[in-house]
Amino acid sequence: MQRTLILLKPDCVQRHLIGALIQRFEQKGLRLVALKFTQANRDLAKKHYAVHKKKPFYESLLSFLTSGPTVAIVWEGREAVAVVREMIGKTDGAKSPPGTIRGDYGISVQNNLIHGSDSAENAAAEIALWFQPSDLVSWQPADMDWIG
Ligand code: D4T
Repeated sequence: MQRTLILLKPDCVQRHLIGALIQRFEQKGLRLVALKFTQANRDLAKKHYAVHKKKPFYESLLSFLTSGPTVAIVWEGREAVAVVREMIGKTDGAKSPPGTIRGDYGISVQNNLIHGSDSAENAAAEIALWFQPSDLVSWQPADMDWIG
C-alpha cells in the first residue's frame, strides 16, 4: 500500500469541481486517509513548490496557490502515486488526453486544477507539509477484499 497527496487547487474550488474530482478517486478504489479544506499561506506554498524556485513561473505559481482555498487529500492504495498521476494527466490541460482529469476539465497550464505527488518520497514529504501525523486515519473499508 502506498500513500499520495493531492491538492484540489484554488481554480478547482472556485469552479465547483471538488465533488466531481473526489468521486473519481473514490470510485477508482483509493482509500481516504486525510482531507483538509484550507488556504495555503506563502510559506506553505513556497515549501510545496520549492523545486520550482528558479523557474520563471514561480512567483505566479505562488500567487495562484495562495489566492483562495485548496482541498488537500491523502489517498492510499496499491501504487497510489502512479495511479493518481495517470488519472490527473499532463501538466497542460490542452495537451492532456480525454479521460484524464486535466483533459476533461482544463485547458490551462497554471490553472490545472490538481496536484499529485510524483514519487513516494515526495509524497511523504508533501503529506508532512500539509498534515499533522494525527490527521492521518488508518481504517479498513468494508469492501477492501473486493477492490484489492
Ligand atoms: P503539479 O506539481 O502541480 O502536480 O503539476 P505537474 O507535476 O503536472 O507539473 P510541474 O511540477 O512541472 O509544475 C508545477 C506547477 O507549475 C505550473 N506551471 C508549470 C506553470 O504555471 N507554468 C509552466 O510553464 C509550467 C511547466 C503548473 C503546475
